[in-house]
Amino acid sequence: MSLKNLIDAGDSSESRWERKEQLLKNVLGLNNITGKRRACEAVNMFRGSFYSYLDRRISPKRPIARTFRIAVKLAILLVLVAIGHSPGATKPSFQVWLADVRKEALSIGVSEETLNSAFRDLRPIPMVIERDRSQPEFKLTLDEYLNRVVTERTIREGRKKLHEHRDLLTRISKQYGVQSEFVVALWGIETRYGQRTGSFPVLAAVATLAYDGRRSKYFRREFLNALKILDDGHVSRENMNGSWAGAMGQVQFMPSSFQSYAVDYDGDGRIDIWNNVGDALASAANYLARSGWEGDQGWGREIQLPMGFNKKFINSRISKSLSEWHRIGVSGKGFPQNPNLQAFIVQPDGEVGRTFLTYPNYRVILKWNRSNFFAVAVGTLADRIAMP
Ligand SMILES: [Ca+2]
Repeated sequence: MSLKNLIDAGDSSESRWERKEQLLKNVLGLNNITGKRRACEAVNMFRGSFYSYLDRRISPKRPIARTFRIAVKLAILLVLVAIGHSPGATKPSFQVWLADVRKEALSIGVSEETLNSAFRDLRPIPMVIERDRSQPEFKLTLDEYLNRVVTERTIREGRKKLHEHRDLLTRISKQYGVQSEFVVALWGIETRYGQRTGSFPVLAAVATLAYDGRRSKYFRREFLNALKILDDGHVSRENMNGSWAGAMGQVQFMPSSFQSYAVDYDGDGRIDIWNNVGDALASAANYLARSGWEGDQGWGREIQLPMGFNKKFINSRISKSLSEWHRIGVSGKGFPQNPNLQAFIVQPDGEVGRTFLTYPNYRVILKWNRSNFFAVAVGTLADRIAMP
């Protein structure tokens, strides 16, 4: 199909145009990243021309200068496409790609036997790509997000879990220096205390994302880590389930986090973050401890800023002690308790929303998940669970 036919074939609706962009890319066979990027740039430029082309078709006047400009843009498109297109860079088939991963897996010590069983009938999952491509249509505010994840019900369930697993949590808390309520809050936010751990087969999910190309380097490493976990016998391929992006078990560890932080708390020789609550919660506590958690400190608190407060301190890397913030006029409930604690000022919604003073532990939560909404939710839920 020629480019001219492609242009003439469609109407102006967005979805048809999206499909046409895809078709254009497929027809031109641009699979290497540079080629794809250039094609996208070209297609974006060309999209404007397409709309003006349509305008012109429905308008009685057809200025020649416009047609000329469109012709020039089309010529530029063809040049860009020609530069980006390299015939040798066609994407290998999934099986060819797997054979390459196999070599690398063998080189890091994964056994032939594990690879044979792991790769049997392994194929990409289209829904994983769909999830990866779909962007939320609107952004929630912090309060909307908190209303979804820190509800009276999740607080009540959290207190129940704290009570139910009190001995285990006390031991874990002592061993790792992390307060029980934070371990329980992470468990609650991540999987609703183990109830929503995800039902995607992790091996196929991370293989899909590794093969896909958008974040292939990161997910190839996760895929290799997942193979190593299987090879070490912690879980069977059938039971290795998780989110569409490969986060596994009750505390949603990526395979690389599993390798770095997961622990066999009950000492049965297997790290089972899927079914064993002790292994899962000790792994979460170990993650926090190794990331710099301070067991005698909280996460932060909501505050009010004084009139005329210097905005350069908001969402910045500047920290001050609580007593200094107090002196500047920052105020809040029961504030300050530990005058020497260093704290940052965070406004998760930007200037319109609520303001928090955040302590070093808040930064540890951000290492787990780089989202201020997530960190405030974990902190808020922990506070609510701990204070009946
Ligand atoms: Ca175990």
